[in-house]
Amino acid sequence: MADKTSLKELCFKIPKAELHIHLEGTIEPEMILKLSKRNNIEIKSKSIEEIKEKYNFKSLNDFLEIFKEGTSVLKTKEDIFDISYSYCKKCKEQNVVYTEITIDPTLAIKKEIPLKDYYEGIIEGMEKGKKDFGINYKLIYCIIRTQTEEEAFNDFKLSLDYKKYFNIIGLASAERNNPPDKFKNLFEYAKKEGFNITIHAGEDGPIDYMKQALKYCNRIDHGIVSYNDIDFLKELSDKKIPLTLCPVSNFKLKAVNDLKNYPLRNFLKNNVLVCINSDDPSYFGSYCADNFCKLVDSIDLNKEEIILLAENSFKCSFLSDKDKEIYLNMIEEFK
Ligand code: ES4
Ligand code: ZN
Repeated sequence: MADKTSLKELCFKIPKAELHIHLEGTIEPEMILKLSKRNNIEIKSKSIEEIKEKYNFKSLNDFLEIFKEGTSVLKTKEDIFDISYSYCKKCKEQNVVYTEITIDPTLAIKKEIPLKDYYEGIIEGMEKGKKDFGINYKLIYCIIRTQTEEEAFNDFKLSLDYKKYFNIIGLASAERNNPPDKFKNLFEYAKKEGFNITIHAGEDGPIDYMKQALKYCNRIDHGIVSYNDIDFLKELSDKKIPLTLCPVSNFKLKAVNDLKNYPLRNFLKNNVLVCINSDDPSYFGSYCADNFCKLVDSIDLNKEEIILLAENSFKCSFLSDKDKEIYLNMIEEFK
């Protein structure tokens, strides 16, 4: 039997896709300080230690409040370039070879970062990441669910000038009391326009929000609350709806009480296509491979499961079948 050290090496070495990652959730404390100085934006925390002291979250909503200090220092195209390129460096370290990265143009609008700068900063950062580190990517335009549908629709329309940059729509932010149905018209429009749709549901909200999500989307982000609903898991499996799980995020935001109880195998046993992701890695202290490693420690994730989850990460993606095959072939040598 392989020991934990060699299993963790495999977690790092095996090529993976990361499909649930918020760009603004990758900004490291060092970068927050650097940009705060560069842009002359004062923040309450004066050191890396002070920033990190706040990273003790009570809930998703508590996290979203603290997250604001980090985003408050973003101002220019160069900032957006820097965080995008830095994330690519992390991908290289973690052997994430393909990523579907969730971006927040609503935040850019709110902060008066011109959308052109926001999109071009991301694209230039990711293209340099592709050139230097071989990281491929797609962007997910994120609808912010605390907005009204009308506000969200207006913001979305502004991004249609940049639609060549994204073909996936997401839904995130404070889940409770902001169910998917609130954005029915927007999702129906996006679907008609041919966008893929992925929805955060069942992280902090009830399983009913996942049921609503299924009316619109072809993937669900989180979905952790459904772990013991056998009938619903069968529906997810039959409809081939993937879940992008984020174990460390779920632990840090108290969606699960202990990683030792992480219900990964409930999903696997019921044939639900799941993959492992980091969500907001700089805030939760774990990038993609780190999440795999934490499962080795907590639930004794084994070699076969690591390989299966790496394969699933590509199967859960919005890549073409042909591209999925190319990545899946890269995993063969690890079997
Ligand atoms: C989120 Cl809008 C947003 N950004 C980062 N992390 C999140 N988790 C849920 N919504
Ligand atoms: Zn998320």
